[in-house]
Amino acid sequence: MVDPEPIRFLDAEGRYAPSASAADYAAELDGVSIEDFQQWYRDMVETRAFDTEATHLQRQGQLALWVPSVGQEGCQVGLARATEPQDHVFPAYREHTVAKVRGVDFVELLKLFRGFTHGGWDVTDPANGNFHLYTLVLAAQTQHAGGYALGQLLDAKARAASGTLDAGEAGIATGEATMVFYGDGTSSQGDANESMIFAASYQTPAVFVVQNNGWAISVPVERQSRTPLYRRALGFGIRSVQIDGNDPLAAYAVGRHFMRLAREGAGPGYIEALTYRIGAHTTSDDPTRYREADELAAWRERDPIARMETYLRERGIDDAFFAEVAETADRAAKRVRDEILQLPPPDADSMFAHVYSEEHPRIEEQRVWLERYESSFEADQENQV
Ligand SMILES: Cc1ncc(C[n+]2csc(CCOP(=O)(O)OP(=O)(O)O)c2C)c(N)n1
Ligand SMILES: [Mg+2]
Repeated sequence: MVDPEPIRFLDAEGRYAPSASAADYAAELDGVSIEDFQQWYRDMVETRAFDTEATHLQRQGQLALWVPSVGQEGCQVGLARATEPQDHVFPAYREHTVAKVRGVDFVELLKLFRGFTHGGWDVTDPANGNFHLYTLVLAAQTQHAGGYALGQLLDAKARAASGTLDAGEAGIATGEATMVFYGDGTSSQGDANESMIFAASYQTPAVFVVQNNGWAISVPVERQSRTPLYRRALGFGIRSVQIDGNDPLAAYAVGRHFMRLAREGAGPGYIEALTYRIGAHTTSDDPTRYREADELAAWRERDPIARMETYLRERGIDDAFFAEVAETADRAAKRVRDEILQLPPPDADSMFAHVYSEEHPRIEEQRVWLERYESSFEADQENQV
């Protein structure tokens, strides 16, 4: 089997030069205005400024951990912009641009990494754009998304009042779909593979997005799979393509096409976005221990933000716009920094709530231990007086 060229509209520098494989998707870009493209650029620059600020906050001891997404903003903005308000999105933990586009405030992301919340934002609040919680247990979100997409199908079926659902039944328009994000390493998890079987069998409106950034911490993708990842989905009977993941136009066009097919009842899809994590896996990682400098340099040349800038300049956008976006992004990042540092910490007791639905002796033991530990400081102070 010969793999088609990854779908792209922009060349490595950002000039409009679609690959032959992009032909079927070009029409999806017809409705995108120059103002829309400018907004996508703004989304990426604001996310990167925030992301950089969050890394600094972690280094200053203000966050327990941070997960940088630098380099992956291109596929994220295109795919997020391809969703409709009624769609649901299930992220892993590096989808900061997607969070922004769906409406989640960056302060909400930081609360999680500052240890101020067990989970995060209120998913039932429409302002958060049906963007579900970050999931650090690899591939768990593929099961959550798989179940959600089945629910979307069952609801549509119930609305059509046509009885129970049979495996393999296709053609039920749901009007809404589910997009789930995960990584190349996560694609090896049993959960991710079981989710594909389920989606294919029931023809659910699920679109799987694999951001192949080349690495699962220190394990290269070549060790995870003997074939390109997109081909695995074909084996499950799911339509699947590989895109240039640093080209926002390709991500949007293919994402929009696949999501529309899913909403119309034509079943699931799979998109492998070829991208690169420019920074560390997390702030606990040192990628210079396992990656070559040449590889990093080559990917820096294909930075999605730089490519989008070239594209916009070719369309006549000038310096004033780029300067204004940079300034706005810096201001926005500072606002997020100020807000998170001003938030009062939650009551320590709250960490024991909601661990189990009912009282639990182990949790109670730990709660009492913490109470005694905290009060030991008061006793110390009294002894010193
Ligand atoms: C079930 C499970 N196993 C192992 C881990 C530890 N772990 C965290 S991230 C990671 C690598 C994931 O790589 P990939 O799916 O490529 O995503 P990326 O971090 O590159 O975006 C591993 C092994 C985990 N969080 N959950
Ligand atoms: Mg990876």
